[in-house]
Amino acid sequence: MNNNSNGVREAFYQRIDKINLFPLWEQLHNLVPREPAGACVPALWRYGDVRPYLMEAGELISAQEAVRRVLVLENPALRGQASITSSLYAGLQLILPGEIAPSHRHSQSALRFVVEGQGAYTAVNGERTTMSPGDFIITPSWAWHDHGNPPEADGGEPVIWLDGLDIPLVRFFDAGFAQNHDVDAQPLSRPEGTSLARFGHNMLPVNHAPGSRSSPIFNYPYTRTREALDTLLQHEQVDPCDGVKLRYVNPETGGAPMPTMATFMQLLPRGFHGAAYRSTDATVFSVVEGSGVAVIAGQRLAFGPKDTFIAPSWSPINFEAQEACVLFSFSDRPVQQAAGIWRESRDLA
Ligand code: 1HN
Repeated sequence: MNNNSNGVREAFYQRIDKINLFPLWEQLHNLVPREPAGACVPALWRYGDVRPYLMEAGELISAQEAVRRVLVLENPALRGQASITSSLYAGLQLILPGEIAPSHRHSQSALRFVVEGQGAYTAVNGERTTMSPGDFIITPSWAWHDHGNPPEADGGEPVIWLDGLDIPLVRFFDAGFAQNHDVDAQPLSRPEGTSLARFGHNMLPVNHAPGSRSSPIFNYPYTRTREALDTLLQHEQVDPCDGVKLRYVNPETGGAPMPTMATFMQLLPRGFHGAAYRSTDATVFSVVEGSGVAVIAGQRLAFGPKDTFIAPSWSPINFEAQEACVLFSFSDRPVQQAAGIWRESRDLA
């Protein structure tokens, strides 16, 4: 039987709809598209556009009252979902001299990428780290964390960083928990620098047993990253798509610093005109140095220092660098790789 006369099928669909059923055959191709067809679109936030609003927020509410004083960067096609890509959240956070953002912990993993200002700290699991522009800092799932900007003799300065969290992913799994600490600033159990000394020199304490799924290093300082990229630019071949690109690692595993987010830093030499590539992990970029253009799905996004932009899943992207550019980026690549679904294509010519 193959009868669709007189709306027989439509009537059938309406009858089964009443008990929450629908016919797969009407939706099959949307459910299993030939290639990624997400809603996420390319977008760029100019730092010069966002910063004045962030400073205005600094007058409207204290870090203490806000808990986290953040303006969330929402993908224009995902408004209302606190999502910069379908799986990731990003926002710009401000902490003024003299302020504390009180200690809490949650299932969501977080990364901070410092954009502006000196002198603030983040405390993670009993240790503080002072933040400088370009530093990449992690707060692993369920780790206590608080931030502060101690007032200096000269008054200090506002400190601003990009937050990246796996909020949409954890929401998808309905697996999120959160807790406030009893005190605003968590008690410290180790002097600053302990984690980097133990884990940040291509060595591990001799009897070290891995304690969590995340990296035991929680600040990857920019000075070292920058130096490595510079050295490699002088002596290595530049990749046609990436320039010189390094990924951050968890020294215990060689994998990404956190189970849900991979992070990268790349240097595009002056005059670089990159080849296009695409990958299934939608990627958030934060510009550290330099101006250029990211061509994403045919759109030309002109970027400058401290801007944030995103490349959606499977959208072709290539870079043009007017001057030497340094780009930090992050994505959900480790989740896709764990599921065996990550794909990349680097010969789009
Ligand atoms: C959070 O804990 C921080 O610790 C930043 O700085 C942004 C967004 C949603 C939920 C928790 C932080 C956040 C967040």
